[in-house]
Amino acid sequence: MASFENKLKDVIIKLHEIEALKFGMFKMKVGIESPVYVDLRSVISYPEILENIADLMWEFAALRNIECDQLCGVPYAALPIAALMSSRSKIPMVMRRKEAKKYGTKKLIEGKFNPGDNCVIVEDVVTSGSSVLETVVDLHSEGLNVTSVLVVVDREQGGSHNLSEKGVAMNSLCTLSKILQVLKEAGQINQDVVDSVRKYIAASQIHPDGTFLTPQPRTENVNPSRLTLPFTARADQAVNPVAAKLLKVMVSKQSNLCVAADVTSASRLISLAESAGPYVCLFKTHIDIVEDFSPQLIQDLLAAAQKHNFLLMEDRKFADIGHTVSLQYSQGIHKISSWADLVTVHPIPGEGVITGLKSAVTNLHRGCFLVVEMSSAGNLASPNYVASSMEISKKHPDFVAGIVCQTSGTVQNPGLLQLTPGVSLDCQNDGHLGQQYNSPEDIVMSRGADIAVVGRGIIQATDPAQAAQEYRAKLWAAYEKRVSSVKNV
Ligand code: 5IU
Repeated sequence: MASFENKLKDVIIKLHEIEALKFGMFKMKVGIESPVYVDLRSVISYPEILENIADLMWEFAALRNIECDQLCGVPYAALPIAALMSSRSKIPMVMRRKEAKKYGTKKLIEGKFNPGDNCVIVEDVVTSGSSVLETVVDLHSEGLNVTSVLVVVDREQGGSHNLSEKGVAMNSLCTLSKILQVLKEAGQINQDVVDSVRKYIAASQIHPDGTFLTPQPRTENVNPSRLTLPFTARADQAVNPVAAKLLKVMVSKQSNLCVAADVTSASRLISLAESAGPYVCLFKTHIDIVEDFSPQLIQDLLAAAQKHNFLLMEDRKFADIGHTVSLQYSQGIHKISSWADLVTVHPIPGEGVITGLKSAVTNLHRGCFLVVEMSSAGNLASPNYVASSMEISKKHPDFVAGIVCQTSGTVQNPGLLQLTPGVSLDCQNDGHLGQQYNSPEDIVMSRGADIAVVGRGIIQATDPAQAAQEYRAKLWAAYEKRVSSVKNV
């Protein structure tokens, strides 16, 4: 079966073929000229493409764990898409009228619903997000909760920011940048088109009231995004000192590979640190699964880290009140804060989990990765949870080195690292245990990982050193491709 990524590429190419995506010069609703036009209304004439879009949107919603009681299509182009998604998922649908009826019931929203129902808006294209915000207002006035919007194409002109300011998380199937990348790779558009669309996006960020947030055209170099800026430049933007150090290690070793050392004996742990060590930037432990743990193991791990120039991350996933995590971090037999450069943290307890950890490590160069999304099937990270977690991370830039997540839009700040587990060259999942895998290329290019976490792909290989080399090469090549594909435009 074709992968999600391939199906998406296919749909983008078909949309271009049927001229739902056009390049030239077009007058936009907000009064500016655009070198690209996206109009999905004509898709109803191509039922197969329509069906493919709805299927992809549904698959995408499942990947992001988006659950709701109602789907709401925004007229017109998104209505058939929402209807097909509703038919497939059996989630009922409501519809916002373009204008309230002049006679009979003055309904704004058609369809049956209960006050308090959670509703996800389905939209075809978002520019500033103003149409979606109008829909949100009407749905709210009828008592529906709206927490997220699913969009086929994000024109990257401020919609995501404008919506998140109003508490609505935007999840887009693809961005204009993605469309440019796919069509360029498929030979459908040339570099000049890519250049002009990129310039246009950078220079035309729009506020929902129609005013421009960026009146002066920006050049690519002024404010490149996390995904396009090379690691070297990002090291200067990292506030947490461990993030800066890690970025420098990544550059010097040309490695964005983290090995997940899920082994249960001290000798295997050290042997893995020795064999995979030369090829990784980060060595991730679950120290509590080592059956013969002793303080000597920590000395040996630190020696290996120094010898092979990698950092240590204890994947402890702290998730308790501040006072308790400060003890878990610094006390007990493992004394994690004394040796782990980095730890993982669930933001579920709220900000106190970070203040608690910070209180245990004054004067030490330490940092954490906040776990805001997981790779496992059925995990409970909702778009709201992701958005609130990112707000927490912003309050502690001195301690938060990065974010553990699965999707490329989650981390915007180039000073933060995105760490993403669930990577394998051979498997798609691990059966009933729930892990879901992506290829090294997809994890870096589509899912936006800066560092990829590989466990069993390396530790269960007959030759872990060789497997680590192979993953390192593939992941680094994907990073270089990601940076250069955007740097050249
Ligand atoms: N891990 C995940 N998914 C997550 C988080 C952590 O797999 O969402 I947060 C950890 C678990 C394990 C490693 O230590 O990453 C992945 O190992 P495998 O590559 O063997 O599946």
